[in-house]
Amino acid sequence: MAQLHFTILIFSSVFVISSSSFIPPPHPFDPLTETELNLVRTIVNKSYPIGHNHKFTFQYVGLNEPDKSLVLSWHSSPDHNVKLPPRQAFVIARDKGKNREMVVDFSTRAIVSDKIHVGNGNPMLTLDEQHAATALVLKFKPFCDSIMKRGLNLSEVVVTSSTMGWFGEAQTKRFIRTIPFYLNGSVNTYLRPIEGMTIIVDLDKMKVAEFKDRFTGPMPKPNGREYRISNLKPPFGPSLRDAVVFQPDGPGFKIDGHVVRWANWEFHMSFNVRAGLVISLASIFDMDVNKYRQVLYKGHLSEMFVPYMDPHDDWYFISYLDCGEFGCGQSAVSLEPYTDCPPNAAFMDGIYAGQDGTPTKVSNVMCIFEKYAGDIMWRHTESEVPGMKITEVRPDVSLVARMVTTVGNYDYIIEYEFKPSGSIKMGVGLTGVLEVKPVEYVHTSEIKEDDIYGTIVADNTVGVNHDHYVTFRLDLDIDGTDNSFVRTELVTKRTPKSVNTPRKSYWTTKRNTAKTETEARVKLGLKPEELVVVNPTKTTKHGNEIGYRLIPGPATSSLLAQDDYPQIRAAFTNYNVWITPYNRSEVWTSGSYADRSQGDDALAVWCKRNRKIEKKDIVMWYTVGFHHVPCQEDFPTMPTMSGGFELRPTNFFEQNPVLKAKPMNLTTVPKCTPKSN
Ligand SMILES: *[C@@H]1O[C@H](CO)[C@@H](O)[C@H](O)[C@H]1NC(C)=O
Ligand SMILES: *[C@@H]1O[C@H](CO)[C@@H](O)[C@H](O)[C@H]1NC(C)=O
Ligand SMILES: *[C@@H]1O[C@H](CO)[C@@H](O)[C@H](O)[C@H]1NC(C)=O
Ligand SMILES: *[C@@H]1O[C@H](CO)[C@@H](O)[C@H](O)[C@H]1NC(C)=O
Ligand SMILES: *[C@@H]1O[C@H](CO)[C@@H](O)[C@H](O)[C@H]1NC(C)=O
Ligand SMILES: [Cu+2]
Repeated sequence: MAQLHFTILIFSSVFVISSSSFIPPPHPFDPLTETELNLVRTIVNKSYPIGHNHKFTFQYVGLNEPDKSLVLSWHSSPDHNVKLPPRQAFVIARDKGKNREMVVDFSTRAIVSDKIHVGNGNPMLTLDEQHAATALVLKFKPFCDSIMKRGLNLSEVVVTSSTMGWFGEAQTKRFIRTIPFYLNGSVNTYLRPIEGMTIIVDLDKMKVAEFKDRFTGPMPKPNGREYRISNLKPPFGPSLRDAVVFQPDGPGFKIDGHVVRWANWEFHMSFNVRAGLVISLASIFDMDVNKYRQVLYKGHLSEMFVPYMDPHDDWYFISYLDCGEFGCGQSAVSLEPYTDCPPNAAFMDGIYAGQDGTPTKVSNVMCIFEKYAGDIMWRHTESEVPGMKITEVRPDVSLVARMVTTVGNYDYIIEYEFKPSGSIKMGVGLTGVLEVKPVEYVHTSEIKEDDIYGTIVADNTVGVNHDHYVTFRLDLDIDGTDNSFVRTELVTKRTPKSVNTPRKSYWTTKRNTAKTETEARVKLGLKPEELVVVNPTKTTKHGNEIGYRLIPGPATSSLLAQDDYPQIRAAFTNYNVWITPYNRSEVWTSGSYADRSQGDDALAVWCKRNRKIEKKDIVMWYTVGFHHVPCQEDFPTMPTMSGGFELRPTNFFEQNPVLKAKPMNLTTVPKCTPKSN
């Protein structure tokens, strides 16, 4: 176990393990297949005529997960010989203006549960209805007139869809706002908005519900918006051509259906239309006990909240809940070999149901690769032994599972990095294009207003201030499901008089086990504390509780007022960490129906029940936050800004689990020497 055979070479062949070349074993978390999605459509069509006048549309189709207890007994039984319940799909459909929830059973080929959902908010938007809405606007006479009035060429206009949020309205119909942009030869859509129009489309009726041409504003200059290397002009640089890593003997991991095995890790990798990449049943092999031990039952994106900070008409409503509104899986893109993922990556496809139920495939939507970035896993130089100088070093090789979801202008890189030491690092990278607004100014000295709500990043262009909050749902099972959340405060103490010492102070630990949801909410940065999920039923041989520690990223929490509508909907950003007892219907932190939601069926409200969480199956919700004051380097595309956090074993193993990791065989590693020029 944990053999780190990794070689670096400059050229070799590429590996692409297509998931289709394996016959996948039946795994309870395998994503719905093309056949299964087709079956959903056929079964549902027997009861509800699909596609007729868009009165019945699929808004969400995903796996209806079997009960956790069944999955766990299946997973832990030798040879997986526990019989699993029949596979089922969970469907949210829009049916004559209502939200219908159905469970479709594949073995009986029947709808086994069917009900109208009552409550605020709407399901995810489909790509088809967004395309239909924007196409409708481009043909809408008053809109075309307004484009002409501005002296613009309609053939160069692109209309995009934006959700409307919720601002206290009693009625929240399935309306969207559409925003026009002017390409005029450019391919950087989001950098040239045409401001001054309010264009609202009713998605259920599929017609323009409201149109207002409020004013004609300036337009950002088209210069400097190009980003394609083929269209950019010299000088070029710096060159990145040679910085590549290959593994001529192939990757060190194995993919069996959707199960990935590498070094001491084993996990299942899946795809969901709302979350994108899903990791489940991640466990790590413990050499001391000669078996795999559970760590993460399930981990995935739960939501991304992106509120903008310009309160005016063209902007105030922009407060996206990206996964719940647009689908972080639906928006995930095919990854480019060699650049999105290194040459030694393998890829997996993703598949989801379109609005009429037709399976839609996104090839290479997830990748997996061994990463060696020249870091040190552990080392020691011992110079105090007389007559000897000893150095032991192990290179830090890890396994990365990655996806990229491009929700409109932004590209989010989401990854899970598994380390042989037992750590899992969740990574979030932000790149893509800013959302900008046109201004008359090209220089800060011209600004007349008190606030332009952002930074002048190019001629007549302001990058508007905003935030990104990326929330992960992590159903941790630390060596079993009975877990507790322990907050160990580091407190300063005066040295007692009884100790004979010149020291006046020291710090020590003060342990508090969170008994309820309220006690477990964490705002980072307020006090020094260690946050550990422990299994109180198990201890190491030295009596320490077995656990996994949360190593948080930077402390970022929402700056909006508590009574501001976007904040009411995204109250999950009031804390960086929440712990809830496991409940299979609490998956989406913004609620199942996030579009135009009112925050009344979401994490912050569920937690008001203040349920007991001690020695229970618990779920951690962690939000990675970024406040983004745009700068000129973010234009015309933004170099990746990174954040994340780590889950790290803490008294989980009896000792350093990578002590005996085999280093690479230096006699077989080719040398790379710097070029002189
Ligand atoms: C639904 O059923 C109708 C009538 O049986 C059929 O004409 C239609 O093609 C079916 N649609 C789909 C999408 O299967
Ligand atoms: C408008 O744009 C289209 C497509 O780019 C182009 O073919 C056409 O010549 C333009 N019309 C005018 C009046 O510039
Ligand atoms: C559109 O492009 C044409 C041709 O490059 C240019 O003359 C015109 O000024 C542009 N219009 C706008 C509004 O940028
Ligand atoms: C699970 O959560 C939902 C939504 O918060 C709630 O309605 C339901 O009662 C919960 N179930 C249990 C068993 O606590
Ligand atoms: C390293 O590789 C060389 C050449 O293949 C082999 O002779 C040697 O036994 C290997 N050493 C170890 C420690 O595996
Ligand atoms: Cu940003």
